[in-house]
Amino acid sequence: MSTRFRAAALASATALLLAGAAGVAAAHGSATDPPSRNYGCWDRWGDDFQNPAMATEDPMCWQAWQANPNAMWNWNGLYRENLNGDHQGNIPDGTLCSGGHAEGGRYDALDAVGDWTAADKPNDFSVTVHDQALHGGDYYRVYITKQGFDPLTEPLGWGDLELVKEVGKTAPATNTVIDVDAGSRSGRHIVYTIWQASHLDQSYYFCSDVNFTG
Ligand SMILES: [Cu+2]
Repeated sequence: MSTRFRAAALASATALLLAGAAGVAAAHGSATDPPSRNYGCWDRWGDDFQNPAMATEDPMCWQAWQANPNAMWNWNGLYRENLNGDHQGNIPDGTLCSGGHAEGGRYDALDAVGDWTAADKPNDFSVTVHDQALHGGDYYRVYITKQGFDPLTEPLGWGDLELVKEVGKTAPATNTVIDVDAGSRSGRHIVYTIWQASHLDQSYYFCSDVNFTG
């Protein structure tokens, strides 16, 4: 590799690192466990996102990185503002994982249907929301898909979800942990978490893929 090429490669790698750091510095948040789709893709591949092995090892992340890497660099920025609590009215079926095309469609690849990498979870589990900017919460709502819904082949709609937990006013904390009971569900599901932040009318939407183990 020529010195000039190496310098150019280093410069572009540095630019990417800075882009990633800028996203984190903007500081909002996401579900980190079970990880939201884009947080998981960033966490698993952020330092190796051009590795072609991803196409077979983690194909849904691969298509997301190909569609728009900014969905991963800005894993903490999937929110809408001023919806006045009308999540369903502003987020059409099939677009729940992108928050209804949030940020001009930056996150649209998260709506793609397929075999996203899923976290194994017992049916009594918790959702951890990382709140980098200490917004706090007016409420958190955790939904899980109904038993029988197949996340590998069906787009996610509101009618596929059951509200399993609501938590009210929550003081700012770097990590908010919400205990959830998934009932008698088994196998693959999507956990859908809405975080209504307290500092503004700012609403976050997280799709986390899970595999319930009982
Ligand atoms: Cu924020």
